[in-house]
Amino acid sequence: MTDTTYDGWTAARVAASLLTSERTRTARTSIQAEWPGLTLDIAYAAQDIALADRRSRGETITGIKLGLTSRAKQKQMGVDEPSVAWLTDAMALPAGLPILRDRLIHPRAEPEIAFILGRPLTGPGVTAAQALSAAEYVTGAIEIIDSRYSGFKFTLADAVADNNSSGVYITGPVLRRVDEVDLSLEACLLEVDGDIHDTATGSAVLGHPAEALAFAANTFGARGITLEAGWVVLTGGMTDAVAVDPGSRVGAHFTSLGSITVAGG
Ligand code: OOG
Ligand code: MG
Repeated sequence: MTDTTYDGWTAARVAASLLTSERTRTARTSIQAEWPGLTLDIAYAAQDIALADRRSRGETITGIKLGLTSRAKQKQMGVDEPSVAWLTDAMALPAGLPILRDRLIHPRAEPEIAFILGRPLTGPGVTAAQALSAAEYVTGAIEIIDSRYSGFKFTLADAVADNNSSGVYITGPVLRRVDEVDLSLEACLLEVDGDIHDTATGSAVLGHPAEALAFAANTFGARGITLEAGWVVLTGGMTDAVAVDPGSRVGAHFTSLGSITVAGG
């Protein structure tokens, strides 16, 4: 028995189990509780195996997302380290459409600041300043996360293996060049059916969203992956995430990046 095959578990089996949960909309319990040998490296390998599966079904990479970059998110999930995951075209939801409830288990919405890369970015060793200069545009976003674990109960490695609870994402109506906006001061108000849930500024995201972009470049870089020009980078929930109930509407209102509203379907 080795680390990688404890109780029959392998990165491929982790990926298959989570993809089955996703396809059948059936939440499961923590894999790491069953397999303490699930390391972060194995979890990222499972993430890449799941990506290969998505691509074999015709999906294309649109970018990447960060997880758990704000204290609000870290406190909500009980995990205190950021991580990265993949975005594909199947996860992009055009603005104005209700969320794809028939594809999701227990959707939650979170407001994010997103970059569009103008140049490729390759870590390790990328600083926030270098990261910012590779980003061409910034926009607001709502990410609808959907963990494959019941009650969103997971460890860091569990969440990484689960592509950081990827569900769907909606980017905002306003694109600004990165040098036009002070992203640490860019504020967002998250509202559910007119009730304010929370507010935060970009400084909630690792001090500045460019720090999150640098973290992503360096984390992918350690795996030999370059962030490509044109990719969207979701820098992580600025506030904690709110459940999106059927019939409800969630709005993210940014100071200079406009508003995005999503209906619960
Ligand atoms: C993990 C995904 C985190 C974010 O923006 O922090 C994430 C989760 O909270 O389920 O997408
Ligand atoms: Mg997110």
